Amino acid sequence: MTSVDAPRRGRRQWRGVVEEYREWLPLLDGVPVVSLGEGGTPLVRSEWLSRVVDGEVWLKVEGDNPTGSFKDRGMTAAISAALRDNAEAVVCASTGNTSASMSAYAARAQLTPIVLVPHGRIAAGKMAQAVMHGASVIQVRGNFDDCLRLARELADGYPVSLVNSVNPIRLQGQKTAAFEVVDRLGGAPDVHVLPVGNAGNVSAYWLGYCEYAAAGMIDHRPQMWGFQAAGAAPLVSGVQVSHPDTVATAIRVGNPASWQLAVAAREESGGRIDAVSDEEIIAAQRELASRDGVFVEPASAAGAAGLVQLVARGEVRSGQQVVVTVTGHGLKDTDAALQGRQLVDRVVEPDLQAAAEAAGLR
Ligand code: AN7
Repeated sequence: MTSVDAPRRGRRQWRGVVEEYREWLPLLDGVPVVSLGEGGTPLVRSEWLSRVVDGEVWLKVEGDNPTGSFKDRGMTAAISAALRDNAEAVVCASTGNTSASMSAYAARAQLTPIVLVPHGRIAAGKMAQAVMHGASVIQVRGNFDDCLRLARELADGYPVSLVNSVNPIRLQGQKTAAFEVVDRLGGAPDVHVLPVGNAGNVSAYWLGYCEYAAAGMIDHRPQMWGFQAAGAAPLVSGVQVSHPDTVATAIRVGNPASWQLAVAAREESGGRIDAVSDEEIIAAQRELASRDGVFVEPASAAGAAGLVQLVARGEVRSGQQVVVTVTGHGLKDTDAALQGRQLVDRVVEPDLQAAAEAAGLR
């Protein structure tokens, strides 16, 4: 027995989402798990948003996952299944986080990772992850939607398994985030807010809440409120966007893979899918970091930005319990964080007086 297995003072290590929620994952019955200890992420109360909303707002901080985004929940499931099915290589199209996650789990399982990403359009941190985990990184002169089409075609014509969220096992893993919210809060929130790109995550949360409701674990299901970037908002307009554009590269998607599921989640929950501008996204990203101490990547701030927008329009009832999923870590994309900021705008001699003056201390 290793020391990790030995419980100390009655506490055990979190075992990852598949082991923690095995009875809810029949598709993985008896399958050995490839895990990095994903899930079990904190719910952090946002004092900022609680004041804005005049209610109780919690952040589900998914940047705390092993590769820094919520994608790890689905990837432990997908890579475990791929290994069971004797795959040798796995492929995904990605705006960055899926490729980082898949590469890490594939490395652990000794499967060959192949990733297709839009040329020059993914954040450097995510690219570094894929490279370090040994992926074949193929940059495609096109957008995410082109990458996904190619990934599907590769999986059809060659011996590689597709692990994008069109693979239903991914959503099975991701639905565990809804379970965790309920298990921590002791019930379902009134509203669940999150960013939407390919729309897998909003669909997975809804699946999780529905399963808990069907089993009598919760007495109501939350409204699902999704937010897309204004330049990439096909679910808001109802039509595909051929040239999606936004600073939030992670959700730069014109034809979401889980379109129908997301629409169903919106309709069945009595929720909404709206758009937020890049300016609103960047402002929310800064507020989350400077007021709540939670540094997220731009796409991850879309939910918070949407909540602020709806409050400003008088469309949020006070006194509600709201959970906002912040999907990925800010360190993924430091270029975006530093854009337009003078990083070192005060350079001084190594002198106490000068340092104090520059710091505005008197
Ligand atoms: C930080 O990595 O699609 O609506 O290829 O990285 O489930 O797509 C990433 C999506 C939100 C949107 N926040 O989630 C990919 C990819 C972050 C993300 C989304 C993504 P979905």
